[in-house]
Amino acid sequence: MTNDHQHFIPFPSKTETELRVIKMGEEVILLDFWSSPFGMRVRIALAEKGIDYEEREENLNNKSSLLLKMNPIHKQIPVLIHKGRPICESMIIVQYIDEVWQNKVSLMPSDPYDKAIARFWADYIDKKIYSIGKLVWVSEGEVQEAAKKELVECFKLLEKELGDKHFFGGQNLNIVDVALIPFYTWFYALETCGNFSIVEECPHLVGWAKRCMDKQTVSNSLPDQYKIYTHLLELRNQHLAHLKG
Ligand SMILES: N[C@@H](CCC(=O)N[C@@H](CS)C(=O)NCC(=O)O)C(=O)O
Repeated sequence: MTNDHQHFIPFPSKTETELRVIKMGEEVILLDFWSSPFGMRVRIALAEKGIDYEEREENLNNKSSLLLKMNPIHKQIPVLIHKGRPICESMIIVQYIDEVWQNKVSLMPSDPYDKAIARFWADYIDKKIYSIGKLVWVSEGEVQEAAKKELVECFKLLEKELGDKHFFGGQNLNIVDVALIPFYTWFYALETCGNFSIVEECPHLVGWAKRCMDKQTVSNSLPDQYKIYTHLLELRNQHLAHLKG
């Protein structure tokens, strides 16, 4: 056999093999559920960074053994599995993504004080918007009225923090935008169930949400508001039926 034959050996070149190994090592899997605002945060962060990943849709009524193994504490989605290792809790995942893939846009301000402020608002959103928003679409009467009032107060505070900026992160999205924008998919359900207009109460916040939706990384990561409305109505009916015993 002469050396020339080596050119015809049907195996990948060393470089291709190396690339394949790198690709396997970089394997990214997202355990997700389509309507989850927490899953949406991770989808947006991955899209902003341009990362290829495999999305695995969970059945939350019959969780996969992989989910139970990867998030044994909370048993919740989203879970990001990177190189075989799990990362749980949406905002922790978003910050992990930002730190690991630093070559693209940054979702976190570089200045330590600005970073602390961004974390403060992301945490505020985490503590308030899901629970108060859910009360608006799930409850009735006085409880719903109080929740509506509180939600509008939260949104107005966020509008104030946004100020004249394009996004919370300025010209680019930061973790505050990523934390909040998934709840835009709830707006139609909130307005219809709560019989109020968010755009009348908080026009600047709706303007911000539309600017976010102009970005494909956001709009491709979020489900349709009407589909969410139908889904939340189902959850609402299940909840009310459960209460009535
Ligand atoms: N704090 C968590 C919340 C995640 C969460 O609530 N996930 C829900 C779906 S929206 C879930 O997995 N629910 C199933 C369960 O709790 O059994 C995060 O930010 O990731």
